[in-house]
Amino acid sequence: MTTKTPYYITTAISYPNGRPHIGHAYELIATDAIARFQRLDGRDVFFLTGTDEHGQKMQQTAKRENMTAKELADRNSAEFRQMGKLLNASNDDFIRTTEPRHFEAVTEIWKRMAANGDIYKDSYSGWYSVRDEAYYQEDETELRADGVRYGPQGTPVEWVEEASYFFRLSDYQDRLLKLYEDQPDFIGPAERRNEVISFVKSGLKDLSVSRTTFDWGIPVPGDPDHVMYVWVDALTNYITATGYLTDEAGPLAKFWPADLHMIGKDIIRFHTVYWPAFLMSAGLPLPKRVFAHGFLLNKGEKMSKSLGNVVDPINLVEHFGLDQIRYFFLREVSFGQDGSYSEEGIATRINADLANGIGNLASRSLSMIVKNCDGAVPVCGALSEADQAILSMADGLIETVRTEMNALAIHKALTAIIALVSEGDRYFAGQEPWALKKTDPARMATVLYVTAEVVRQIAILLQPIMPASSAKLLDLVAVPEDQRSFASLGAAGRLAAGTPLSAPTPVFPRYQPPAEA
Ligand code: ME8
Repeated sequence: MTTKTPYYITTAISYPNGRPHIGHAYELIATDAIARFQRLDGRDVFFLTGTDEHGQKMQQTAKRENMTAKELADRNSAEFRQMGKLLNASNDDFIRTTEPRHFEAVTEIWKRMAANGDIYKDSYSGWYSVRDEAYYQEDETELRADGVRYGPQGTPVEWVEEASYFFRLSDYQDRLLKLYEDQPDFIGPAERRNEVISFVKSGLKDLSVSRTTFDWGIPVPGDPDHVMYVWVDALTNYITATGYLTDEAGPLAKFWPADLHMIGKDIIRFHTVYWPAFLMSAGLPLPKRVFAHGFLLNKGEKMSKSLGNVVDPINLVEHFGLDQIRYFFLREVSFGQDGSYSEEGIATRINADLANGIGNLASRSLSMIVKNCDGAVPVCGALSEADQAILSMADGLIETVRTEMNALAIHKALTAIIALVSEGDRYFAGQEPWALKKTDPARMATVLYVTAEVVRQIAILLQPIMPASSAKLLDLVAVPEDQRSFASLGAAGRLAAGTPLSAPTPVFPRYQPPAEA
């Protein structure tokens, strides 16, 4: 039995109606960085991702492609799983909403909401966006000059009239507002929280939670002419994977409620209005936090298939390298805001922060050690003020990084780590160990020891962001596998003099644009 505190983190589950794009990759990378951070910080982490396979959008796309919805889901879900491997995502499970375990959980949550008196049968007429799988009020839509009516996210809406079950969302308005008040962290960032509060204050209508005009979904218990609204089905994935609904004493049940649902800003309403209301109705504990990251824009433009700028994450990774891409997105974009990217921007970051920054500091200091200190970690002599200053900056950095990561300011955590790289560079240049080689070899050894120790700590802290490259850096300073968690930061894990080191190989090569053909 572990005594570690559980930490449950999820991404949104993606629609496998197409192949994964860079927005999906971004969400997975960011969530993976948080999951890895919490593991290294001593939490018992369960990290979930997956695919959202039912609904009208899937059925329509499959029809266009002359296949069944299940075939489409099978084909593309495999692509999402593959993308996770390519991105080195450390998810503990990958859920598909077409799995039997999920049918069971969704049926159970529906029954609990019904038993609580929150579900009634009526008929729905109103606007529906298949692309968003969302119902909109008339005043949220606009009829544009092209004769098409659009919803608030800019997707076309169509008029729907059908028999439907409803969820008494209107009864939850006050309880939801109280939730946002009592748990100020429930929704982040602040702009999104304000947006949701004003939406809920403006009045909630009951929500149509079943469809009868197509059949690709989970049947309503006792009324199989109806399939559940895809969002009732999809949101429940988070609890399905823990087994909590069907076996509260099961091995993963301790992970519910989730600590963090990471999502994009377009689906905040589903996660912070509908989801907590469903859970309250079913008598289930609520997630602690929902955080909406921004959208990625290609050179400032919204990605769209028609603009032809839907960047394939696989190409990007093949071109620049995985950890380089992970680093770029997490450092460049203020987490929670939209972010723009371009190939030039990626190249600049790689060269400035990785090749010239951390890569250079490691290779200069370690190759000097290998050449001048008998190929082993040197002995550290008495510490000067400068040595103490840089070591104490390194030893204390986890405090800042932890604060920023817990606040989901991932970019600020990285800025703080890179500041240590720059300070390490200044220290190394200022101490001139190459000049000490002749005049004071013991002092040279101390400077090299201190620099290697700074490299060790930078590498430990960078693991959540660049797992493979950080592991290479830690191999270069010969840190054993079991001394790479945050518990080994600071004085607790100092490099041991005499540990053999091999000549450093470059971890972050400079990016050279391919020559024009
Ligand atoms: O919304 N930049 O699935 P999805 C950043 N199945 N993030 C983006 C993005 C972009 N350009 N485009 C999409 C769904 N995303 C539902 C979720 S959860 C119970 C069900 C994000 O495939 C988007 O915000 O459309 C969402 O968080 C995730 O990718 C999956 O989007």
